[in-house]
Amino acid sequence: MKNLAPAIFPPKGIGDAKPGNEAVLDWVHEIAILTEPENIFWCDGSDRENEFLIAESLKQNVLIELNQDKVPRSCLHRSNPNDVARVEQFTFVCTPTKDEAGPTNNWSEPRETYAKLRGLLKGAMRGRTMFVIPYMMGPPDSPLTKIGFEITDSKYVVLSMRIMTRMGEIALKRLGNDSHAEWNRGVHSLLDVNPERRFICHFPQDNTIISVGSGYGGNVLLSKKCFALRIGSYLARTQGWMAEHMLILGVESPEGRKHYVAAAFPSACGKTNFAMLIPPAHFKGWKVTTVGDDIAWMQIRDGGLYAVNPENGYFGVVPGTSYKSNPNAMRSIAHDTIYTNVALTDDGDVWWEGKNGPPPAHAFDWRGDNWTSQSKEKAAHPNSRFTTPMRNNPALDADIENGEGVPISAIIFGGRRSDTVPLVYQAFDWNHGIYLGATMASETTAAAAGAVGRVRRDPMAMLPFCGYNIGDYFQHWLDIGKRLTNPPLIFNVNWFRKGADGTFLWPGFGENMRVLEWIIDRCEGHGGAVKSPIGWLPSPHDLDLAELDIDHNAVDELLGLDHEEWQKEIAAHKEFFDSLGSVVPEELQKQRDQLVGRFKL
Ligand code: SAT
Ligand code: MN
Repeated sequence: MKNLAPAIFPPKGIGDAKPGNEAVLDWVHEIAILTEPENIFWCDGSDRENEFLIAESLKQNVLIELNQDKVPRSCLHRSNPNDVARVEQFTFVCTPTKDEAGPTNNWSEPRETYAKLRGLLKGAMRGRTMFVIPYMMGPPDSPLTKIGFEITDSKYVVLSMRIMTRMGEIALKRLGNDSHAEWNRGVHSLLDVNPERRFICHFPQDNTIISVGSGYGGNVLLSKKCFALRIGSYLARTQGWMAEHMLILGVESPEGRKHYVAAAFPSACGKTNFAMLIPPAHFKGWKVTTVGDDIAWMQIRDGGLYAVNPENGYFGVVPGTSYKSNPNAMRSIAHDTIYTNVALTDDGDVWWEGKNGPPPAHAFDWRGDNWTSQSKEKAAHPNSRFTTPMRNNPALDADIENGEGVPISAIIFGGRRSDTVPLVYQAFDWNHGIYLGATMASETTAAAAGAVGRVRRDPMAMLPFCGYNIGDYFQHWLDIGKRLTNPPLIFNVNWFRKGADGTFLWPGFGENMRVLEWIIDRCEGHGGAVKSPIGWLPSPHDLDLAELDIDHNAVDELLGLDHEEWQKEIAAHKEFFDSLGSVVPEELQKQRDQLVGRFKL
């Protein structure tokens, strides 16, 4: 087999940050005996280490150099063309019983799965370097913060984890030497990057993740979907907090009143854009700041919900990102960024569909093949990504390191729906809000392998990320609600509704501020709304649409309910709950009955 990750040999003082914790050392030892690496590299996350690893990666073609005048300190990585997105069909939750994984997860028996994975990992790192990455999820002084270790044979994973997490010394310090301390064990090997030997396996009871056969994104940056969401959601339930697939943003009015909202949209539905929103000129004096763009860990304090972003960077979709759609993202990725699967121009710059300016006449596409502006194929892969430190974001919230978290005024659910679902509406109460989340659906995107554009139910945008039985997850939301005396209000949004001619009715991007303002108004107890069968709907004059070029009919359509469409929608809710078997809590069945009843009034 061709060695896909040849070993590297660091000079003295690099790669020797061995932790003092005996439990970690024992585990690393055990994995090393199994995988037989050429050497072990103990990461400390320092600049010196990072520079060394980038230099080695350039030598080994793991990274491609970019024009340093155009994108300083940035590189391009090309993944194997068979390995460009999360693979949900090869993702497993390995709980002792199938029931615990529930109807929405692929389950496999833990003992058999460990045995199979051990077989695949046997000798897998021969001739390679085994990296040990200590990392911390969450701000240094938060009770929510957790420690993970990832063992990997991929330099790209090490470089990416340094951006995406608080890596190195800081994590070792927080963990300390207590051999009974809680920490996540993550093992990753590229193997031979073969889809037939690609498995992403979670063992929630053991706080363990094993991922083999992929080198891409959520499959291998184990801190992200694997730990912060799948294992995280399991820990959150047993420990009484919440791990959610949500962005967190701050919004401050010209008078200086500040709110935070958390929003759950499926992958590649605009969480990063919403989290970095720049209010249009009409909203002079309003400010939106980013706490997180993908994951929220939330705890109850004083009867309310407080959120931290466990991550340290953004792994965002590149195509479509421009100074028009997301200026803050463009500024963030202008330097110190790893690009994956975008196109490379002849002058060493990066390019993608939807970037500002005309396409280059010639470029190398995401596979490295010749591409011209006449080519039918896309130059950048639709799921091409940037990995960039959150500190690059000009709109970063000042409270990002606040260990108590930021108080959440509103939770927003949303997805891509061409029809049926209005631009925005508000749930009647917490439990009704859970129903909105539990029944949300979205047209699928390139973020996961498989068909694109198919409507699928994606409860709370957690369908691929809930690490235990979805019925118990719904119940956990209900139980959290019982402990909240000051719960966030819950909303649903849909930026993607289309008119009869198939074009989007709503301009989206910065103009979403108009919807956000209504949400904030509702949280403050003003802001008009009409009662509808599905929840509180703004009437056209409840939204500030001044200086927006949109016609009245479009607004009516955006805020309208088509009863026929909703009969189909409710039938789809029922079908979805039925497909889950008997796990859906009574309360949510009751919510559906009430919804049906309200349509009959
Ligand atoms: O590849 S990731 O899972 O990290 C990105 C996503 O699907 O949101
Ligand atoms: Mn995501």
